[in-house]
Amino acid sequence: MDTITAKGHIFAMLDVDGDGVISRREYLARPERAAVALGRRAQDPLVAVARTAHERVFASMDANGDGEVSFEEYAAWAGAEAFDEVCRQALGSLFDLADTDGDGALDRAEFTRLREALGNPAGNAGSAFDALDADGAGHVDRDAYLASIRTFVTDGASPMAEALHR
Ligand SMILES: [Ca+2]
Ligand SMILES: [Ca+2]
Ligand SMILES: [Ca+2]
Repeated sequence: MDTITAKGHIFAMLDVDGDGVISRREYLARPERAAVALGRRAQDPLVAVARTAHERVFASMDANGDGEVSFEEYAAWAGAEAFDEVCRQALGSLFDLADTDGDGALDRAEFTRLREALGNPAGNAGSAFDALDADGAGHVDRDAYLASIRTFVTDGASPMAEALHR
């Protein structure tokens, strides 16, 4: 998979209603939906962190500030720099919502709930988990999770990240 294909996959996942743009409302619904699906209360401090992180990502993506992100805008923006500046915090905040015991790692059940919460197909959660749990210890740690997504966005070629997003 090349990077433009990888970006297309992510864009399609974020364009929940499929109208060809990621609206601000659509994007900011993501942490709210994840919080509900992961059993977090609206006033949970981790939910506030996730909201703020997603607002920063949206402002960064929406280059012309019209409240919508087109694929052209997204494709020009996405990459290593955007990941390190804003995406890492947003993705990490969602990881933390799923990490119910707060140990910095997701076990299989936590990982599966996170994927479902984010609208990834549940059917391949098992293979994605196995790809990320390289040493078979039964957990995926935060850095490994974020590194796999970064590789997917920047190279489009990480087998474990492809499993994560397919
Ligand atoms: Ca949309
Ligand atoms: Ca825009
Ligand atoms: Ca955990």
